[in-house]
Amino acid sequence: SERYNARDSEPRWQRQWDQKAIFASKNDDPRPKYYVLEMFPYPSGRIHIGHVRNYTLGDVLARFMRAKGFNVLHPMGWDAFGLPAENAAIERKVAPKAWTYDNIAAMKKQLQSIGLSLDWSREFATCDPSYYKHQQRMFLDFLREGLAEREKRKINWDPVDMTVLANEQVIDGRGWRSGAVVEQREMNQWVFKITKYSQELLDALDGLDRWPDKVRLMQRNWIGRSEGLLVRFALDPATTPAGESELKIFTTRPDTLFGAKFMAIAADHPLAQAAAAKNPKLAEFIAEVKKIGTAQEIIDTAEKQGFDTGIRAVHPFDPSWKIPVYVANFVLMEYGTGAIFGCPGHDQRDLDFVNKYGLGVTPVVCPEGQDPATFVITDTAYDGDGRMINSRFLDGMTIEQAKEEVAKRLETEVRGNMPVGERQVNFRLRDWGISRQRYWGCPIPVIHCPKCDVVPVPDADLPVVLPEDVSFDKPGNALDHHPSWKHVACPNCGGKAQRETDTMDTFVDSSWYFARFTDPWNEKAPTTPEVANRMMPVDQYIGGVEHAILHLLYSRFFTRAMKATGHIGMDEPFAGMFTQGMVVHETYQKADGSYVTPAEVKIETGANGKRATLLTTGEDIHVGAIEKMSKSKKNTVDPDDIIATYGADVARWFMLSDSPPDRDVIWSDERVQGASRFVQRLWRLVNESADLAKSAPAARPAAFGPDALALRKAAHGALDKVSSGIERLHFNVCLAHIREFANALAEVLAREGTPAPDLAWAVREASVILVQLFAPMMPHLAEECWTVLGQSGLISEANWPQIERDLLVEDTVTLVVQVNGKKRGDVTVPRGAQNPEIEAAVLALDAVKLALGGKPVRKVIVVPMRIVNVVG
Ligand code: ANZ
Ligand code: ZN
Repeated sequence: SERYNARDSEPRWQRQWDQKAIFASKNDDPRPKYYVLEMFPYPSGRIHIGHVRNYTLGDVLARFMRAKGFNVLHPMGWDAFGLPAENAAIERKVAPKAWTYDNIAAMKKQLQSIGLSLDWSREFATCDPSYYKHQQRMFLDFLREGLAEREKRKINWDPVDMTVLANEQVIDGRGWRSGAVVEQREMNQWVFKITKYSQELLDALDGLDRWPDKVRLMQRNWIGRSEGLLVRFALDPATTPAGESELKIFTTRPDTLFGAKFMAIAADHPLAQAAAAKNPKLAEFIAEVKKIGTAQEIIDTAEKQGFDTGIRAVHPFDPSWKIPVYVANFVLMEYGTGAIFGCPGHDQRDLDFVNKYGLGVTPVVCPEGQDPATFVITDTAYDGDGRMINSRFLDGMTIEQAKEEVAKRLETEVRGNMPVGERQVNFRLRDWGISRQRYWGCPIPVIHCPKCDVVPVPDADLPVVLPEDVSFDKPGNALDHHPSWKHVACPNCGGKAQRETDTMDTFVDSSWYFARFTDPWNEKAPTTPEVANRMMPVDQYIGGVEHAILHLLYSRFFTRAMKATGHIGMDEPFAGMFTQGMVVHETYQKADGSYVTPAEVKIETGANGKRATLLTTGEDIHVGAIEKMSKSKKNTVDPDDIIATYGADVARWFMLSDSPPDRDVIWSDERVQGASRFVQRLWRLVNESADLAKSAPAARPAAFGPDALALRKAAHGALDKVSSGIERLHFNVCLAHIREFANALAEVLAREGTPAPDLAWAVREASVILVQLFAPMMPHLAEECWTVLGQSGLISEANWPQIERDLLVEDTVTLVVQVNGKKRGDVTVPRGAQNPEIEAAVLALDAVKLALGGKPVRKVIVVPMRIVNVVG
């Protein structure tokens, strides 16, 4: 037969699927639903190879579940707001909207060329007013519900991009895109009150048992719950600025109070401000500290610095004990109370600090088995378990007992009508600042009126549509610069007012798109709750681990907020989560260090290993590390090229074959070629099977001979393993089983002579099963083979084959053989063999004869299916 021609076949089948709309799922479909979702792409302009992997993984599952009889929802859309569109507008003078929709059109074509079983009837882009209108409506719902608020916030300001950055967008103190040194500013910001759900978001992680443990752990750490004690330290009046009398701290280690050597407060703590008023040196230090930013990693890596305010705090258990109060660069105003006591013995950061400022160390926890008299701490703090020492009434207690004792005493001690100590639970999680000073985002639908303050845009006036006649001549927010857009009449008093010109963080857009997909046609509301409640949650969500924290957490918050405002009836949006690995590739560098693309390099593998040269000049090329594909390293491959050369099925098969889907896969041309050869091999195999099966009887034979039975067992065994493998997303394992089964079929076909009718029938059955098994992975080839096998309809609409469980039972059993209770080997006998037959086989074993040493056999005990014990 002729070679399989993917270039001809693939578009043909894609058209057929499209014309018959077979992947469109209907909301009134009575079958059980299955919702497969891959993280939707940002329309950057081109699909990259990581997308191909992501969408192929989801597609295999979607096609499989469809064949299993589920009403599969597998939609696709576009995460379409964001900075790059504005950058394109600035650099290339194209309107963000035009740029975005052009990219969407181009990328949609690319996605379609991969042959994904997507329901395009539900497609939307988050920049469509018909989408963000509902987002604005929900913002107003959240505002009414107290889930959105306006708040003065210290923010990271990127002076080049002229925008607020999230902490995660600040890398080493610089803006992630501009590279500019980030400044701290106080600004009015809109926030979503995600912290209202801190405890719930944490607790519910336990129930997400189809999420990777590492993702749940990352979320847990991000939420960062800690139990501790608030302690009000009195301040020594002689050293304290007027109006200040106490310092409130939060500690998780109240047990270490007798090891306190200093207090430290944040640069923007009110007490620091008060002390700086009379101390210019301190004011200077504070200004310096404020420059470094709020991002955790900067604070963690910056050198620890402090400045003695001259203020002295009084130890809560000893009025004569005075402790110096420092302003320190490692204390965050946003966490706890913005103030701490430092215990150098048991906290490394505090130890580094006292060593720098000569404040001394007193250990207060002594490890078990260590003599307290000789236990000293110099450079390494001890944060392990032990018994309290140097701690007066706490001495001898465990850490837990001491924590409890301190809490009890300070809770009952009263100063100025208030207890000195109070137990508290703190979370690291902060409210979600959603204001962005950017044009290409969802407008925040409020109006600022000088008389009425913040006025929500009335429902009838939604959506607040972005103007299209904007200019990017000036840096900053184009919405702000627009001559007329922001000027409106106050909906309340009719006076002159201004629209909010902040737009929403694009993470908002992606926090509910999965719910919108359940009924994207509803013009009146974000969701149709009955439909959303039927189709949600997403049964399997698939995406990159880079979204393991923020996107998933925001989506979990949003779903709860939508529940609170009546848009959905559940808390958790994603029942199953899967994080895929990356596609990685070798890097190639010239002698000067510059990178070149794989296409420019010739690789030869000779006796001395691998040698790479530049195709154009023949100069030597250094083969570098295997790294994530990226433009800067030039180690990318273009999906379009791969599909044009090999076809989508080959690209899909390669993506699935090499590594488990959650691990990185190394792109390799040789292996892609291997996948391509395998496609041709399957094609030949199916054609030969079809020829041979012509002689098969139409009706199933009443009995099967050993050859036919063996083939049938291989077929149903593969069917069983591939089915359960797909359910667990162990795709690489499935592919190995398919290969093995294909070999078994090929072996039968290679035999000489005309096969008996029962074998011919088994070949037909096997070839049909084979094609169905690889159909989720290589759907185009499968359709073509389906026709060759004379099957009716599309394989994409066919039911998954029925497993005949009888065929899965092994023919033989292996039993452990013991002589006088000691293992001497094993024996394999036909399943169902009777005891005399087993005994005979066992006694014939050399190992048994040897162990018996000629002694007579007294008894043979057979434990069915497991052990045979020979007693001599
Ligand atoms: C005294 C102490 C002694 C502490 C000791 C630790 C070890 P988590 O678990 O993250 O809640 N802390 C409190 N507020 C802070 C702030 N705003 N900026 C920087 N550090 C702050 O950590 C709580 C601990 O972090 C607290 O317990 C406090 O230091 C510090 F041997 O108090 B600890
Ligand atoms: Zn007004």
